[in-house]
This record gives sequence, C-alpha cells and structure tokens, in this order.
Amino acid sequence: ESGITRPKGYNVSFHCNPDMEKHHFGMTHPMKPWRLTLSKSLIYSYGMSFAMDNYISRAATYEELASFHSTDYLDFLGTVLPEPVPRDLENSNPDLKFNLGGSDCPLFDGLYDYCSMSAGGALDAARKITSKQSDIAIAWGGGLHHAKKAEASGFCYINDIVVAILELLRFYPRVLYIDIDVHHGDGVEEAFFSTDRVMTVSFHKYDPNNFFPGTGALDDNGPKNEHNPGAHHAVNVPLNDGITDEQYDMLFDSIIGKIVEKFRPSAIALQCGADSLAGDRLGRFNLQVQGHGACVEFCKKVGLPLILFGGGGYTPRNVARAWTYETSIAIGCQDNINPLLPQHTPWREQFRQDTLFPTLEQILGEPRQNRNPQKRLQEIVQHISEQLRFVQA
Ligand code: TV7
Ligand code: CA
Ligand code: ZN
Repeated sequence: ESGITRPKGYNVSFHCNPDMEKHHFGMTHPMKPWRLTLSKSLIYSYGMSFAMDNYISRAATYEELASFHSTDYLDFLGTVLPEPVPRDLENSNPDLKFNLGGSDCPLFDGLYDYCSMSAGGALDAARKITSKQSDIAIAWGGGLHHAKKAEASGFCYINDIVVAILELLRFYPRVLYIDIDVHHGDGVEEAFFSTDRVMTVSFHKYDPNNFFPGTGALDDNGPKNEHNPGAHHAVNVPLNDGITDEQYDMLFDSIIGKIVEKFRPSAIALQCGADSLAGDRLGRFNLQVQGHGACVEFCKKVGLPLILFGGGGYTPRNVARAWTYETSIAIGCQDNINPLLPQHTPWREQFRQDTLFPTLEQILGEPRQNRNPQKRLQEIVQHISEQLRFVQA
C-alpha cells in the first residue's frame, strides 16, 4: 500500500543511536542533535524501516577512536568537564586546549559519549559494508568532517568519517570520499593527504576570508613535494552563493563520473551534509531536496559498496526532508514515495509545508542570487580533468 518493497539480495542498513540525539551544544548553537530525531521520525513515518536492517549503534571504543586521534587529545576529551557558569564569548578562557571550549566547539554534558556514539554508528556502518551484509549503510549521526587528529574544529570533535574509512581500508584497496556539505571537508582531506588509496572530493562554498574553514581552493590538491603518493588525490570544487540543482548535479555527475573511471575506487563514502540546501541557517546555496538527493542517486548507480554519512544541516525541517528522501533512494523506493508528508508524522507542524519537496519560493520567498557563472563551472571541470591525468588506479 505504501509502495515500499524490499528487493531481494539488496541490503540497506540504518545505524542510529537515540542517546546521541539528546545532547545539547547550547541554546543558540546552530548544531542541534535533535534534527536526527526529526529525520528519523519522518523516515519511520514513511514506513522505510521495514525496507532496511535497523541497528542501534554502539559507542566506539577508545582504541577505535585512537586509530586516527592522538591519545593526548582523547584523554583530554574524556576528562574535560563543562564549566559550571557559561562563558559569554570565546577567548575568555586562557587555557583552551585542542581548540575545545570556544563557541564553535563548546564543552557540554556528555561530550565524550556524544562523540563516541557518532563514531560508533559510522564504524558499525563500515563493518556492515566490509562484511558484505549491507550494500548501502546509513549513519546520519556521523559526517563530522572538520575534526583533526588532535584538534576539534567547526562543531566536530571526533572524525567518524576518517575512523570509518580506515576500517574500509583494511579490506578495500581504494576508497573514494565525496563531501556535499556546504563547508570544505578539510579534516578528511588532511587525514589522507599522503596516501593514494583515498581520493577526497569536496564541493563547498569557498571564500577564504568570509566562509569557514577558508580552505579548499581549486588548486589545493594535496602536497606535491617529497614524492608524496597522495599528491593530486585531493579534489576541491569551490563554489559561490546561490548554486542551483541543475548546475550542481551537472558538476557532480561530470566530476564524479571522471573520477570513478580514473581512480577505480572499491567503495564510496558520501558525506551528505544538508547545509548545502536552500534555506539553511548557515548555508548559501539554492539546492533543493531533489538536487541534493541526485548526488546520492548518482553514487548508488555506480554500484559500489556505499556508506552515507550525515554532517552539517542547521534548519532541521530541511535536514529531515533531505535525509528521508536520501534514505528512500538508498532503499530504491524514491519513485513511489508520496510527496505529501504522512498524516501521522510526529512534529508535523515543524515542517511548515506538508510536502517533502517544497519549492524554492516556499523555502526562501526570494531565492538567493546565483553567483556561479557557467563559464567558471566549466573551468572547474577543466582543471579537475587535467588533475586526473596524474591519477591512476
Ligand atoms: C559539519 N559558522 C560544520 C560547520 C562549522 C562552521 C561557524 C558559526 C556559529 C557558531 C555559533 C553560533 C554561529 C550563526 C557559524 C570563525 C568563527 C566565527 C562563533 C560565533 N552561531 C559542518 C564553523 C563556523 C556558536 N566557524 O561543516 C554558538 O553562526 O566561522 C567560524 C569561526 C569564530 C567563532 N564564531 C563564528 O557543517 C558539521 N560558526 C551561535 C552560538
Ligand atoms: Ca563539502
Ligand atoms: Zn557544513
């Protein structure tokens, strides 16, 4: 009746942890773990859990986190406590360590649990893939791409993506990492700067002086010195405000198509940050649920083992719509999904419009001006085509 069926021999697993969603970064902080609850409730309302293997993920162990992070950093993360009196601004604490405790990466109750649960979901997803129990594994609680080996950054403390990719690398020769969050995937890029077994590709808003983190220029392609095997294995797609579905999907298909052909990955890890959607509190693009989802669809069609991670996304109703639609794509029921939100959806009034696919006008009133001339997008594709001449599988 719902049109949702389960094709034989094709498995999707869904990894979440309700305890993760209870954490708070602070009242005015843009990162709201509750968006995961809203997303799940919409996914379940559509009945999609019946077409997937659903797992409550465990927390990653200290040893698992230490596969990437330094033990100094983990030890500190495990022992720091939030201050009893909240500070009003960053820099008022003279001994911030590892970039912890500022306004972007505040210390909050249960921080270590929150981080290890996010990484646990990502690792569970990776293991379902490597054990071949899943063809696509979904970890919407992961995708925290800015965290460094020994530093928190941009709302990210533990880089669950790096930890999951390291697990994939135990079984697969090459992994392709793709990042459609509106921010540059700097932490993942840096972690794999010196290996040719991971190619990282980030699409992002780029404005070195005015948009976080300021890295990810077109010609930042990995250190080219000292015979680095990882040289040319970082691909950056710097974009400007207001890019549309049509332009973004053209870029995505053309760039990822060429990369798959040249790099011949054995698995794909896709970070689906939903802050690249129109109307995001921090984002700048004009992407709709359809255009964002088309990236997932393209990756699925490549036919390789695939992990879907979450990431940014600061307007919870848009995050829930995108990750619901993308879950339906993973399952393969996207053509049968009713665009009308199910009547019994919890928090239905949160969604403002009762459709899964609001128009740009519904989302924004006035769409953001598009500052991406076609000519610039062609230059980007051209640069990347030339970069790929240095890459071989
Ligand atoms: C993956 N932008 C993470 C994206 C991380 C972006 C930033 C904020 C922000 C933080 C707040 C807040 C905010 C309205 C927005 C240079 C600064 C400027 C803090 C005010 N409101 C992801 C990180 C980015 C915190 N950081 O990719 C508490 O915006 O631009 C910066 C750095 C210094 C710190 N100030 C902002 O999507 C998950 N932060 C309100 C309260
Ligand atoms: Ca990105
Ligand atoms: Zn982001």
